[in-house]
Amino acid sequence: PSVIYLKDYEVPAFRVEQTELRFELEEEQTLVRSQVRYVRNPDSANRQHPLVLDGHETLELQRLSIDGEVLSDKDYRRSGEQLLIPNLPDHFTLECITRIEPQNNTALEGLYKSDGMFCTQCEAEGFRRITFYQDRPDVMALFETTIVADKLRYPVLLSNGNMVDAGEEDDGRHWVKWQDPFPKPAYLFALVGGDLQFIEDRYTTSSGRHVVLKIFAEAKDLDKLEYAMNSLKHSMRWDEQVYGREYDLDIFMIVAVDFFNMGAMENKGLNIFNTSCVLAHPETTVDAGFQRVEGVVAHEYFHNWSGNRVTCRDWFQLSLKEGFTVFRDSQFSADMNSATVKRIEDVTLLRTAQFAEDAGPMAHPVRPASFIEISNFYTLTVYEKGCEVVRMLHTLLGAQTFRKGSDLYFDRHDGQAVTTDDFVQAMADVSGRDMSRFKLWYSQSGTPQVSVTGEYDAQNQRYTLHMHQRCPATPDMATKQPFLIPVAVGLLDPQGADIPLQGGETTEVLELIATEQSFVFENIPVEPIPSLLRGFSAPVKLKFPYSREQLVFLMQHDSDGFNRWDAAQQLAVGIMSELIADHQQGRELILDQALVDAYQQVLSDTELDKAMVAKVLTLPSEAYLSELAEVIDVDGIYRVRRFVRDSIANQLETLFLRIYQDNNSAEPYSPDAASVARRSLKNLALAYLMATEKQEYLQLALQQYRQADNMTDSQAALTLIVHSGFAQQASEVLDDFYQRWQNESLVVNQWLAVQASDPKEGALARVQALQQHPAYDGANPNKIRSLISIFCAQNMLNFHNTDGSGYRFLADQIIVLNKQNPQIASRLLTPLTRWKRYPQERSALMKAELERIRNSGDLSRDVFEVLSKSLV
Ligand code: B3K
Ligand code: ZN
Repeated sequence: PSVIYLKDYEVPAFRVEQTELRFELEEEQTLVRSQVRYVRNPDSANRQHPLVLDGHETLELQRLSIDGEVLSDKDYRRSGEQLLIPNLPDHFTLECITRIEPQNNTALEGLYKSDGMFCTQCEAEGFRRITFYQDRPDVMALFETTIVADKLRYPVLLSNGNMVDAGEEDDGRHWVKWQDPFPKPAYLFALVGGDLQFIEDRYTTSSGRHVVLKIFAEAKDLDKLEYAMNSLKHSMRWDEQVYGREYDLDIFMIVAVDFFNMGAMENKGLNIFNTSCVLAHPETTVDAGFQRVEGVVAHEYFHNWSGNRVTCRDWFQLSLKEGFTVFRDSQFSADMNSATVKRIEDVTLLRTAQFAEDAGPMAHPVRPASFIEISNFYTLTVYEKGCEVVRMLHTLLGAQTFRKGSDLYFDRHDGQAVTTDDFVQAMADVSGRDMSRFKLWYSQSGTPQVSVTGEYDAQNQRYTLHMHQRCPATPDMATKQPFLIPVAVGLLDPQGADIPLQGGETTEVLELIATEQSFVFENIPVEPIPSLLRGFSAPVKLKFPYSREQLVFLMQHDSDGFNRWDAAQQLAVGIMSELIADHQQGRELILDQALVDAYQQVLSDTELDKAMVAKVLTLPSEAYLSELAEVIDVDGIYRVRRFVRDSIANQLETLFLRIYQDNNSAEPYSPDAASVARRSLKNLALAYLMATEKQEYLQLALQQYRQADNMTDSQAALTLIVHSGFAQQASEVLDDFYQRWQNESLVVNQWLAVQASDPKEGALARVQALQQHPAYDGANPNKIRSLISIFCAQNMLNFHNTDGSGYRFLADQIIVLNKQNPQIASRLLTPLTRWKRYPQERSALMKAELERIRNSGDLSRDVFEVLSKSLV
């Protein structure tokens, strides 16, 4: 497989004016006829260039003609994934008929079947599995799509844009024609054909356009669509209010499908969603699921502007649409729920998973410079770090100027395929700022580290912060220039109040641009305690030599909610790191009372938001502790986390019981922020109570399991019981749960996940047995994720069993999936790619499995790329 470089970008030799598609959907085959009007591109360097079309090896070419004249195989050349046609006029229509077999498409890219219905996924390069085309985002065209299919089996036939015509044929088949008035790249094309039901609503945009909203699903799921519909309407209103962006078609559709590689897809006017990101019902969906639906519906809707109206020039620019859109959906979710809690969740994900990516073999910049397989770059770096980069622009420019910048960007580039440079340029133009140093965030990989010290000069009432930044080498890039790092800072006086800074503000955004830099604050009457990187103002690892007392102080007093939480995290991380060292040395584990006291304080503070309390009292995860460790001590991390949890549970038992009772309300379920907060605190309390291993709390959990009227409470109880040492009750509730929910596929996924993450011995055998269970389907990505990914990512002790069985198991799965679904196979590889972070014994076992996969032969590009980068 060859490497593709950003620096080699060239404009396409031909533009497309119009793309007409006709699909004949059948059981054994699908025939696709495309008629495409091409015009030679005056911008292209060489006028003699042939037309280069992309086409997957699975395409069976049946006919190719130019302006009605059939081409013979001497008139074109098919090599690898490309079809080259030389000697072309400046204008012509190319007709192409291909035969494909969606029913056998297990990669779930291009046109495939999910549970008997036809659907598509074309981003990034799936359209080439449908027909020969310039499958690149800078080729934008007007699409007209006709779909023909059996009327009984496929009564619903959908594509992008507006439905303009329909009819019946005499053989029981019918057809529908769709027209999309907006030019778009092929990756935004979509088609759906199936036996679907829908709910319908209406929305009027701020300028008075009437839009029909439809959400389609299988009949059995029709009762789970209302929440997504409301989220959609909220998103549409929010984007008008916050970004001045209106919807632009007369209809907006969402379709729920069960087999999907990702969360969802923003196809123009026809979003296709993984059922897990659109179906929601109190009885079957947990609180986090509701919030995910809200967030993903918003994300895909927001893409209509940030992605569709203005799209990417090439796939290196992926973060142009993804980073920006994640930023937009995070602002939306913050507005709809608790902003601080949303920030804590986003930063937790970034710090555990994105930082780990930066520290692993696949490290890459937000705008990668090269790739072998673009599907491998739908990463936390492109999405989540990309979002942080946009957030930093927002912080540096302020909300108003940022909005001017986004307006300029949308106006200037509407209908174009552009770059991240164009985005930053719009921000530079409205602010009058030079953004060249800032742009290093797009081109340099790695997580910058910032060390800070403070110095107080009492005589001159002056406080100075000394900062130093460095960014460790990554496999793709040895040295880095200093970044522009916005560090939001506040100074607390000994009573915990913010000391007014210049201009009376209590938070100032310092701009660290050099390797070493000092910032002076004048008129500081007492030695302050600094609150640094407020709201996590930059995606960096910041260190300040806080004492434990100072961290407790910040937990109690910082006016920045995020930093209060972060102080608690830092306190816990510091204590746990020491305990891990104690464990390694065989010393007795003794928990610093400071942590227990601090937690007790937080629990007793009735002023605090309940969701915040639950977040503060959640110990740093095993994944986060692993990311922070130099060498990952699996057993040490696991044992210490248990020890700390159990100690806190035993010491604060009465308090947890009171919290549980106070928050165990009998009100009917609602997914609003306050109710979610209450349940999260209650279930956190139950988790600590269960850690005491007392019978009475098992009874409490069982009671909650039986009486819950919602999935959040019943699943929380289920998980605690299954993961506890009460074996008999565990197996009873598991059976009961399955009996009750076996027909709800998404709930069954939760049932699989609970077992996959059960830390007790023998987990691998249980996972393997579940693979044979009728509830499991090895072709469905959601099932694979629930069972296999969860086992590898959330069952630390068992996956990393020193007999190597966990690694061997994962490698076996990857070898099978490599052929069946390369995207999923490649994603599944992630835990093994981190082999260098583990001590010798485990590391060698992991590496050996990577080598075994490499030697298994016939690797997909996806798996090949990750393997080859991991094994250097
Ligand atoms: N744009 C899609 C990503 C699809 C990628 C498939 N390999 C989802 C999203 O970010 O909205
Ligand atoms: Zn997206």
